[in-house]
Amino acid sequence: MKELLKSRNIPDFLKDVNLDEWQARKDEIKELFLTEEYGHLPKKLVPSITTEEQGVNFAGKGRWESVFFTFENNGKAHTVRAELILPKNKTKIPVFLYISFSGDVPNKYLPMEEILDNGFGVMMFDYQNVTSDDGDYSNGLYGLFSEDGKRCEFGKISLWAYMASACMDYLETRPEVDATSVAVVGHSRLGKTAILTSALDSRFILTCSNNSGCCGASVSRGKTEENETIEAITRVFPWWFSEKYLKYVSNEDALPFDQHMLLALIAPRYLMIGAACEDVWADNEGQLLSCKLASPIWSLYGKDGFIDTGDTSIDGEVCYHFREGSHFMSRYDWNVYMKKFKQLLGGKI
Ligand code: GTR
Repeated sequence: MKELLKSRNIPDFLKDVNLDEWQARKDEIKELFLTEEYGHLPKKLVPSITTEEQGVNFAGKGRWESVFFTFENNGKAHTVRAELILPKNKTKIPVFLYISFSGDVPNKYLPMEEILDNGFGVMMFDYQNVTSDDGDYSNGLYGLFSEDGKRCEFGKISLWAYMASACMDYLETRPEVDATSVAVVGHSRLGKTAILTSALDSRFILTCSNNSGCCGASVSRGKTEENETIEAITRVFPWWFSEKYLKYVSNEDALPFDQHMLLALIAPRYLMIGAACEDVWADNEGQLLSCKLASPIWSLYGKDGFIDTGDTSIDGEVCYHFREGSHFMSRYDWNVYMKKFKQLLGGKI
């Protein structure tokens, strides 16, 4: 472990921690990530919800409903639309909560028919329907919290995570869904969001973070010139983070944590990190290293954590798969996530 930490000059933040200490420190670590990197999620609003039946689709295998979440605050209202697609005539359905780049049904990143064939349902929402992916702080859900369109303390990743938790609240009300078997899934910036969601909300049994890279699964220290850094990400996407994060630009050594500790907050639940070999920008080595560095926290719970079995290591609770090709959420990725989800559900599907 020492050697692994040394390879990226990461301080041994979790040195000799035991389970009691870890449980006592978890909230402090969460707080550090929220204060220093992403910003605190805003106060919880209870949305009013309506649904609209969209009929039977996907070769007659799935029932599709749209779910409208209307949030109100400060005299303003905003409605986020989500889609719920469940295998027809089934009960106790395990669900992927998919934080999506678009609200399209069907969706190019989502092999819906295969997912239904495997017995899973999907709930998804278009992240930009929550708030736009830019420096406008006046629109959508963000606009309900901001004063005169001014930036709040939280970045937009936190707000996308907030919506994912609101969807989980809703899934808990659906009798045909097994709300103890819900996975949160996202790709890239939404892979970062999936990790944050699950680190803060322990109701997700499985977290699938695809090609999340910088400020997601990969460690922030020791990047090469080919990898995305805090400097690069905050220059192009400053609205994703709290403004406080800027103090770590070209100053990673000052971080009071590294990203593997965000992964560790998910323990002892299941975590899958997907990487693509051409996605050098995401720092694949740094993502794998995070899995290895976080794994001892799973051991504290008597779990295996990460079991290294080569490019695709999906035997433990911390899984890493390294596929061919570029930055994308592919069918291959979905199939790996479904395989693990089925495995962890045992005979329940
Ligand atoms: C890249 C960005 C990454 C990743 C990705 C995406 O350009 O630098 O951090 O989030 O975009 O979300 O597509």
